Amino acid sequence: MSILSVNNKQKMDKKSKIYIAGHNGLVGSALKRKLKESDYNNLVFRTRKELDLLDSNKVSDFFKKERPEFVFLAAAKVGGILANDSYSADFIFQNLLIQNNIIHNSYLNKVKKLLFLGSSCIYPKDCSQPIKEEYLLTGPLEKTNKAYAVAKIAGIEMCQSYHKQYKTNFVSVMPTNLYGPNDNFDLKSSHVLPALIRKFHEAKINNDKEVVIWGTGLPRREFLYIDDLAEACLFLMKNYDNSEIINIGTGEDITILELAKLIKKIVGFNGEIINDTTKPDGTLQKLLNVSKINNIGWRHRIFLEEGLKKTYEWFLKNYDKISSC
Ligand code: GFB
Repeated sequence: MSILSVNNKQKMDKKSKIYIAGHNGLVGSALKRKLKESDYNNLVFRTRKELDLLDSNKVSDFFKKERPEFVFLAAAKVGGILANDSYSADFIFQNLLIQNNIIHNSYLNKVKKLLFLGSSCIYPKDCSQPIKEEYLLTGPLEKTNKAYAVAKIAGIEMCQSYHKQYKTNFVSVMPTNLYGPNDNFDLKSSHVLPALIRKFHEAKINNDKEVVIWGTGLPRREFLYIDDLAEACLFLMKNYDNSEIINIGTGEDITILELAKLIKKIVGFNGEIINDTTKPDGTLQKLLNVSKINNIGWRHRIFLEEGLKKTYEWFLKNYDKISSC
């Protein structure tokens, strides 16, 4: 049903005009770095100020004017467990609008291929682990991020429907929890990994006795360094022409408490770790089955400890900016 036969003219090459939606975010900035490093220099971006992706007319004008051939759809409203839970209306509204605008205008303007970034939270809360692509829509979602997950599922369905009806080559990829340079380190809205880097660092410089982590520390998460994700996206843009979703991850997970202990060691904090169980745990385990992407030739290269060290280095270099926000 879903494999497309793609001729060479439809394939991305070094001269192709490529639009990265969301180029200043965690994912988009890594994609931009990776594409530039790989000599793809015909890149198009717009800052949020220059192009409001929530504005259908402006997105339509942008596509008509720029006519990109390839699109990486990395723009999204994202956040950690508390932000998702507290601002679910914003998460569903903004994500639906952004992806509707970009996917529909990509179709209207004959984009050769679009890569839509989903998330591992699209899978049912209690599905068996590691999570295979086929488990999508087989059970209820985790409630803390249901609004975001439903928006991402709508994006997948949209890519598949446009493929079915209009024969577009729109591919949906499902990354696991991501981290690295340019992440959001704001303690209220960030994901766990950048939050813990900041908490342990600030506790160390303030000589605090303890660091508080949310929830029981028992949930398990899989973490993928952002440069690996960027490499996987480029690999799939070149090698995967299929509207069936595909997971991107490491296939390895750890508990939040183990993560906290690892970050504590890397940062060099000597105090205690305390749990705040008034905060939600979310899904108990979220580990992707990555056989599909491994079997077509991609595997992650940066292991967690190395990725954490690189991220902490970046954090230290950018701490003045981070702490002033
Ligand atoms: O990364 P995180 O916010 O999101 O939280 P999810 C993962 C786990 O870490 C939860 C715990 O069990 C949190 O309670 N945790 C411990 C903390 N300390 C902290 C802390 O200081 N900050 C944060 N943020 N968490 C998100 C979804 O789920 O994952 C999104 O809400 C998206 O929709 C994203 O899919 C990848 O992994 O639970």
